Amino acid sequence: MPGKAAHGIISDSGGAIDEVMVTFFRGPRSYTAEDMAEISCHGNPYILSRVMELLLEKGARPAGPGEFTMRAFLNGRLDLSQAEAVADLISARNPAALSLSLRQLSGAEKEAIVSLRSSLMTLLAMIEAEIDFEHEGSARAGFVSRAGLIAAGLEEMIKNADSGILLKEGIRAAITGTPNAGKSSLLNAILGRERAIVTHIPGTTRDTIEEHISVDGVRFKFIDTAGIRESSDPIEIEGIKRAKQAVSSAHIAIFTIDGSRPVSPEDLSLYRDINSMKHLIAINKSDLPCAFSDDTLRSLPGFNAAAVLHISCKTGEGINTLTKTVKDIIIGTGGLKPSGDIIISSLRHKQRAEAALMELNAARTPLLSVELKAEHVRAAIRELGSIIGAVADDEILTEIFKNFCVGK
Ligand SMILES: Nc1nc2c(ncn2[C@@H]2O[C@H](COP(=O)(O)OP(=O)(O)OP(=O)(O)O)[C@@H](O)[C@H]2O)c(=O)[nH]1
Ligand SMILES: [Mg+2]
Repeated sequence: MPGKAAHGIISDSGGAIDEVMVTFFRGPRSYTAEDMAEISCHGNPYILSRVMELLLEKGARPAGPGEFTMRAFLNGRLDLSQAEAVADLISARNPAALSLSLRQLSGAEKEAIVSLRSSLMTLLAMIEAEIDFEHEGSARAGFVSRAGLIAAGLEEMIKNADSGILLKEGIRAAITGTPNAGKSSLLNAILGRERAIVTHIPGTTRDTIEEHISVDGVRFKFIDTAGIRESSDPIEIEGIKRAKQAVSSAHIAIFTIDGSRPVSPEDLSLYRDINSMKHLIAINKSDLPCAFSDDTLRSLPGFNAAAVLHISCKTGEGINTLTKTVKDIIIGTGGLKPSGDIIISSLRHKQRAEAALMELNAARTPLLSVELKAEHVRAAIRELGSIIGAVADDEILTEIFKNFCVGK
C-alpha cells in the first residue's frame, strides 16, 4: 500500500538473507516523482551486497551518481538549484554550510531568482511595446528606473555570493614565514595534534599540509607551508614554489616570525611579498625572551597587518586568540554575511548571475537601439533561468549531477 511500510523476509534460493522493511511510494508523491520502493535492510555490508546481487539478478540496475536527484529534477519535483542543494547537503561539514544548503533546498534561492527573472520579463515586455508602438518618452523613463532596480538586486546577490561560497567551501588561511619560525608547530597547535613534522632543522616542511577545522561554526582550511629562503636544493625549491602558490591563493596569511631572534632580512623580504594581501603577524616563541618590540614591526615599510599577536606553540599561549582573530578579520573586513542574507552560495550560480548583470548593464547603455536592448534583456533572462534549470542544457546537467554520491 502506498506510504505504508511492510515487514518481511527477503530470501534467495539459499534461504533467508535478512528481515527487512519495504516502503512503497506511489508517484508523484515520492522523491523522484515516480513509483518507488525502498527496502530497508540491516546495515551490514555483507547483507547489503547479497540483497543487491539478488535485485540485480532480478533485472534491477544500480543507480548512477545523482540519478535519483536528476530524475526528481527532470520530473519537475526539484528545480536545478534545489537539486544542487541536495549534493551540498550531503557534503555539508559545518553548521553554516548546512543552513545554506537547507535554505537553498527549501526554495529560497529559486524564489529570489524567479522574482528577478519575472521583473526582467516585464522589462522585456516594455521594450517590445516600444518596438511595436514606437511610443517612446514615458516607456523609456520606466525602463531606466526598473532596469536600475533589477541591476541593484543582482549586484546585492552577487556581492553576498562570495560569503556563501566561503561558508560552504571554507576559508583558506596559509601559514607562512621563514624556516624555523614555528609554522608547523602552529598548525599542530591549532589542530591540537601532531599533524606536521616539527624539527629544529630549518627547511623541515616541503609539501603543503592542509587541514580543516571549524572555528565558531565557520569552516577553515589551515595550510602549513615550507619556510621561504634562498635554496639550491631542488626539493626545497619545489616546496617553496608550492608555499608561494598556497599563500597567493589563500584568503588570509598568517605571517609567523620567531620572536626569540632579531627580525632578519629574509623576514623583511618575505613580508614585502605578502603585505598587500589580508594578513596578521604571529610573533612565536613567546615563552622565550622577545628579541624585538612590536614597534619594530609596526615601523616596517608597508606595514599593513590586521593584527600583531604574541603566541607560543610550546605553551599554547595565544593560539585560541589567533584562530578567533583570523575569523574576525575575515568576517570584519571581508564582510562575511550571515547565512540569512545569502541567496547564492555556489560559484556556478554566481557566474550566471554575473553574466545576467553584464547583459542587463549592456541593455542599459544609453542610446542603444530598442532591438539590441531587447536582445540583451533576453540573454539576461536566459542566464538567470540557467540557475534554476528553466533552460538547462545536457552539459550543465551532466556537470552538476556527476558530483553526487552514488545512489542519491
Ligand atoms: N621555545 C619554543 N620553541 C618553539 C616554539 N614553536 C616552535 N618551536 C621550535 O622551533 C623549531 C622549528 O619549529 P617548526 O614548527 O618545525 O618550524 P617551521 O616554521 O615549520 O620550520 P620549517 O618547516 O623548516 O620552515 C622546533 O625546534 C620547535 O620545537 C615555541 O613556541 N617556543
Ligand atoms: Mg615546518
